[in-house]
Amino acid sequence: NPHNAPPAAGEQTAAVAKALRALGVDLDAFAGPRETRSPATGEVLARTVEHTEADVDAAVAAAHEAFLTWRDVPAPVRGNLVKRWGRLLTEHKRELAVLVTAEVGKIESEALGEVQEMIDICDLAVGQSRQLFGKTLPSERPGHRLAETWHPLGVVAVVSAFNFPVAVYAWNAALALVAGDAVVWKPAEATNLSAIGVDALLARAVREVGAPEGIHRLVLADRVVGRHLVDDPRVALVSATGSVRMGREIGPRVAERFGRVLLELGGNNAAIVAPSADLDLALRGIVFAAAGTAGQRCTTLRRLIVHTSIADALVERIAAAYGTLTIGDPSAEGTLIGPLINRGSFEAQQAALVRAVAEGGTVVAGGARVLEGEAPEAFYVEPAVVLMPGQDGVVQEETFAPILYVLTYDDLDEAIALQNGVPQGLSSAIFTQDQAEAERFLSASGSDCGIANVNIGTSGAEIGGAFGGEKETGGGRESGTDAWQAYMRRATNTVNYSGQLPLAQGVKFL
Ligand code: UN1
Repeated sequence: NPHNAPPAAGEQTAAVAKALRALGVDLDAFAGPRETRSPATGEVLARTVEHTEADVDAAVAAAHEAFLTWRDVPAPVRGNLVKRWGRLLTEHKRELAVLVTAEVGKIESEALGEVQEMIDICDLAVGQSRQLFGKTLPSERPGHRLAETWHPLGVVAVVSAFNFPVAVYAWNAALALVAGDAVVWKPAEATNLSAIGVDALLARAVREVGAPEGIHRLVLADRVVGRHLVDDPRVALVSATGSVRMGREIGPRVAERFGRVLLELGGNNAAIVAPSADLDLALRGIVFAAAGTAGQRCTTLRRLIVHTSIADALVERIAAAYGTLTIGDPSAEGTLIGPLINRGSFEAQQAALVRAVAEGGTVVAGGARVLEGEAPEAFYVEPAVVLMPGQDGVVQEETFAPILYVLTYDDLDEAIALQNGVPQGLSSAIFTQDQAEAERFLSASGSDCGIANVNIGTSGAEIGGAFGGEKETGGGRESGTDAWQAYMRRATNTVNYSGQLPLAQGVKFL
C-alpha cells in the first residue's frame, strides 16, 4: 500500500491546543492525570481530569435540578438552544474535526462528516421541537376525550464510544434537550478532548439563550466510576454505545432499578453480492464500508457473502483496490486509512487473523502492520480480506479492525441465512439488479437487521432514518423520525366533560 508518513512529533499536540483555544476551552481547568494519546503517533496530546464518584453525584444532582426548570420551558423555546448549538457547531466544524482526527485517527473528510452529522441532528431536533405530538383518540364513552401526552423524562446519561466520539452524543443530546431532559455525558476515555470541545460549545449556547446551566454535564471517568452514573436512580434513561460486553453489564444494572436503556452495541454487518450486481458500484460500496474508518465503525462491513459465480473475480478486484488505499497520517492529503485506536485493538486484529487461518481461512490481502519504524507507538494496519470456509468461530465475532471475511453462496435463501446467522443485528446490504431479490432481502423473512440497504454499503447512514439494530446489537434506535419518544415519558389522559360518570366496559358501580 502507498503510505503517508505519520504526523511529526508535536504537530498534533499543537493542533489540538490551537483547536481547543478556538473553541474557548481553558484546558488548565481540566488538568489531571488521564492521558489522551494520539493513535497516529502515540504521543500524549493532553492530560485531563479523572472525575470521581462524588463528581458524578454532583453532576447528576445539578442536571436533575436543572431538569426541574427545563421541563416547563416550552419545547419550541428549548429548540432555540439546540438551534444555537447547531450554529456554533457549524462555525467550529474544522476545529472539532481536528480534535476527532487527533484523538480517533479518522481521516479529515470523515472527521468533518462526523461533525456534519451533529449539525444535521440539531436541525432535525429543532424541527422536532414543534412536533412532540400525542394522539387524540375516540373514547368509548359519550362526552369523554382520550389523549396521549408526551412529557420530559428526566436526566439522560449518554455513554459514548471512541469511534464516533461526538456525533453519537449529539444524536442523543439534541433530541433529549428539545424533549426537555438534562444530559450527563460520559465519553469514552480515549476521547476526552473532543468531548470537552463539544461541551464547551453547548455551554456557550446555554449561556447565550439563558437556559438552566445544569442541563448538561460532562463526566470524564473510567468504567468503574461510570457504573456509579448508570446506577443513579435519578438517571431516567441510560443511552449507551459500545461493545456487547458493555451492554451486558449496563442493561441488567439499569433494569434492576427499572430505569430505561437505549443500547447501541456491536455489529457484524454483511453484504450479499448477487450475480446480477453492478460490480463497479458494489466494489466501491464494499471498499468504503469494509476498509473506511480503519474498520472501526459499528456499521463496518465485516462479512461479504458472494455468489459463487462471481466470487473469484470480485475478490480479486477488492484485493487490488485494497492495495491502492493510502495508509498513514489521517490529516495528510490522500490518506484513506488512518491508525487503529490503540495497541489492544491491534492485538485483537492480529489474534483474529491467526484464528481465521487456524479455522481454515486464507488471507488474500492485507493484514500486516505498517509504518512501525516511523511510529512504534502507533498501530497502522493494511485492511485484510480473508476467504473463509464457513462462519463458525471468529466470523461470529465483531473485531473492531479492517478485516473482511468472504463467504460464498449458491442460492439467495442460503445467503440470507448466512447474513442472519450471527448474534448481532445492526446493518446489512444486498447488491443486486434483480428487484425480486432486493424485495426478498427487505421482507419479513429477509435481513433481520435494524438497517437493510440495497446497492449501497452497510455504513454511512443518514440521521433522518432510525439507527440501531436487533439481537445483541441491543434493540435501541437513535436519530430518525420517532427517536424523540425514547427521551420522553407518555401519559394517557381521559377527560370527562359529560357531567355523568359512565364507567368503561359498561361496569355498574354506586
Ligand atoms: C457508529 O459506528 O457507532 O452509519 C455509528 C454510520 C454512521 C454512524 C456510525 N452514520 O456509519
